[in-house]
Amino acid sequence: MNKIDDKLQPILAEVVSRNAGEPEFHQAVQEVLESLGRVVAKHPHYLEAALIERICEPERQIIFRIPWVDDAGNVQINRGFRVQFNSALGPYKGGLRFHPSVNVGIIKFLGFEQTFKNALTGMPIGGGKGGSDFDPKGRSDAEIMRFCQSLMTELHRHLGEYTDVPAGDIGVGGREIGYMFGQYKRLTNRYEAGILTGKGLSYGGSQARTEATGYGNTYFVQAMLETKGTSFDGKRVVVSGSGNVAIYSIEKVQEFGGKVVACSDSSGYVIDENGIDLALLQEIKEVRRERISEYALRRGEGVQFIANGSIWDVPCDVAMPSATQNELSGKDAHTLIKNGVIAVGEGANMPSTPEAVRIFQDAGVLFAPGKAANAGGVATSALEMQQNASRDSWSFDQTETRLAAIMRGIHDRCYETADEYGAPGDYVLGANVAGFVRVAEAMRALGVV
Ligand code: NDP
Ligand code: 2IT
Repeated sequence: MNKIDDKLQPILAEVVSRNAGEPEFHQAVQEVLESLGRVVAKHPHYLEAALIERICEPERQIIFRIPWVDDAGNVQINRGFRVQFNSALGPYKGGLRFHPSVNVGIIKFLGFEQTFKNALTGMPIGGGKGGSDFDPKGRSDAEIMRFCQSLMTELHRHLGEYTDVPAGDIGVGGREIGYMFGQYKRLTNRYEAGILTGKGLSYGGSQARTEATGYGNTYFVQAMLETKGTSFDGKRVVVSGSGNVAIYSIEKVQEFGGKVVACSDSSGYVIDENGIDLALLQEIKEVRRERISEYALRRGEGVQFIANGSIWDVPCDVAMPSATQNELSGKDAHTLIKNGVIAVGEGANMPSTPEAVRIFQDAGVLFAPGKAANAGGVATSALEMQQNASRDSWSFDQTETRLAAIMRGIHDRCYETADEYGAPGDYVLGANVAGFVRVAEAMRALGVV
């Protein structure tokens, strides 16, 4: 199982040799190619015109200097990236990540994943990703603003409603999008709402975009649980991370009757057997921007903060990794299975290592890969673009109803595609194949470009 077809092996070898030192990109490509053996066996025409080779090569990669002045008056230099991966289905679309670990390989893996994710949504959006190795931790509001303005001073010439439309990701939320939009508007003297998504509600944002990724992952997992005749009701859930995706996953799981007993940040995790107090978590993370240890201090007795170790040691029925890539190892997967996990929904991009994915699938755990399960964020970004284009704004309920229907559609498409290709219940194969076929069909129609 999971062996790459002989015809596809040289494509992976080429990707690895041309993109040296980019292990996350290799990992993402390998996973997709592992799924494509069954596709090219059935439809050998996808091997023509170097289509798969072209899908693995970004259309354009932009790397730039971001100089800015910190509060002490020192000049700081960061590196900015925008990888415009694939525009067969629409303008490049995908988030910007600010994190010290960002490099071109990380952005490429994210842009590659984004291409298939966006295809799965059924919306007219291509794939892209960007960001910077800037570390926002400990930076003042004024520093964040100057950094965002400097980044946009370069990035603005590459954006456009019909060209490339960034949004948020790790380290980039409403505050950063606002500063970037302000600078774009100033530089161009144009109020082009459609050049960024994840905007605030006061200047062209969409209702439910903030909540969409976490809500969407929860809808997806709920749909998987339904295939086994069960639901979130009464389930014990662990959500890693405590940022945008984690917070709104916790909210929706609680609404569906599940109990989230643990969440984390990069400094450790908290266990709260009474269920995470969402209002307190939001106050600490969204308003005060403090560490997760503060949650344990404020919540008081019975709540533990654990500085070292793995959040996946906490027993649960459902695991929702929502922090970062490769945060859940093969060892963690074994521990979760031993403790009775029945479903995993990836809120983050590629949070489970390939070994962990294999272990879950071999054990019959329902496993939702990120490119399907976390697609609700970008799908709602596409709804934001729709509202901007029609100079309209929809209600929260209307937007969430659309999101729920989109997630149901993605779930069913993955499920049915897995069946069709002889791998029932394999959502990884279903997502990779369904996403690939949609992009590949458009690329074939557009010729060699
Ligand atoms: P946030 O910046 O809001 O939160 C990120 C969370 O993950 C924080 O708790 C952070 O802890 C933790 N984290 C980040 N990097 C690491 C690391 N290297 N090790 C341990 N913990 C880490 O980001 P989001 O919630 O937006 O993103 C989380 C994941 O979801 C990412 O993989 C992102 O690509 C993915 N995603 C996001 C979407 C969105 O709409 N925002 C859409 C689809 C996927 P700390 O604060 O200590 O760094
Ligand atoms: O990984 C992702 O899908 C995102 N960070 C959201 C992208 C978007 O354009 O909304």
